[in-house]
Amino acid sequence: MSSELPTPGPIVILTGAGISKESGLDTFRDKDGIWARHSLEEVATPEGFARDPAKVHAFYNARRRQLAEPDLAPNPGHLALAKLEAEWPHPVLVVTQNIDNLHERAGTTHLLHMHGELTKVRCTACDAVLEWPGDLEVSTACPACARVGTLRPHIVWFGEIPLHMEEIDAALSACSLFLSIGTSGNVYPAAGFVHMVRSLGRAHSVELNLEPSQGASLFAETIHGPASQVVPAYVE
Ligand code: BJW
Repeated sequence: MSSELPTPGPIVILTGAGISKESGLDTFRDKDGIWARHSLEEVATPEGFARDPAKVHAFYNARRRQLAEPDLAPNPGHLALAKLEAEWPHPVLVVTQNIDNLHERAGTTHLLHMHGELTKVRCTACDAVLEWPGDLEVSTACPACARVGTLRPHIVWFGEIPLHMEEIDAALSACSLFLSIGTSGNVYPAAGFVHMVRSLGRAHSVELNLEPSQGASLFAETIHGPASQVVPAYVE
């Protein structure tokens, strides 16, 4: 991206499932999406986990295995954001709703996973957050406190508070450019970031998405097309 932007300065980039679609990971709300095959209430709420932890573990184990498949890789959208961070003379923060690790594999370092990470688990007894590359079972003991049945995916489910909110709010308040990439704008608080940016009035806001999102009219500029094409074209 050139420095000819009207307001060169810090950039905050919100990403959603759409940026990883062309790497082979499904979105949630598209017609072939994850919520078309799985009940959100059963696999993505604390109540669902309490009712049937084995079902929830099986859902996330399958997605963890998919992430480890040898041909799964970042696409040009992820790579373009890493290049932007490396070259832009001001801070660039990627705030992702995605629990995959494709941004870090592309080289992004200034990254916050607001909905958690597929490759981590958390102990509900001792609060340890642990790297977890393989399957997780109800009977697995916590490596930190040795209790059994206390580990859960390190994922933010509906009704739970997203991670890093103070840092995200501070970055949104200070940015000159806000990009929203590959998200339907259905899930709060992420869907409200554009409201916050606009109410402060100091940042340009751009949506890059396959099609207009729920909140498309709130953005100052919208660019529609596949992330692997529109993201490199916009930032390079
Ligand atoms: C492409 C493309 C291509 C396709 N190129 N684009 C009423 C009742 C109950 C709760 C609420 C309520 N009203 C509000 C709430 C709160 C609730 C909420 O928002 N619910 C709504 C559904 C109404 N939110 C919460 O509960 C959150 N917590 C919360 O609010 O706490 C209160 C609090 C907040 C802040 C401070 C203090 C307190 C938690 C939300 C947790 C979301 N968790 C999930 C699942 C876990 C992760 C996982 O298993 O993977 O996170 S839900 C799911 O949706 C996932 C995603 O991160 C999230 C967003 O989805 P995303 O990324 O936008 O995907 P899609 O599929 O929706 O859209 C993809 C887009 O890409 C589409 O537009 C396509 O067109 C596009 N696309 N291909 C570019 N190639």
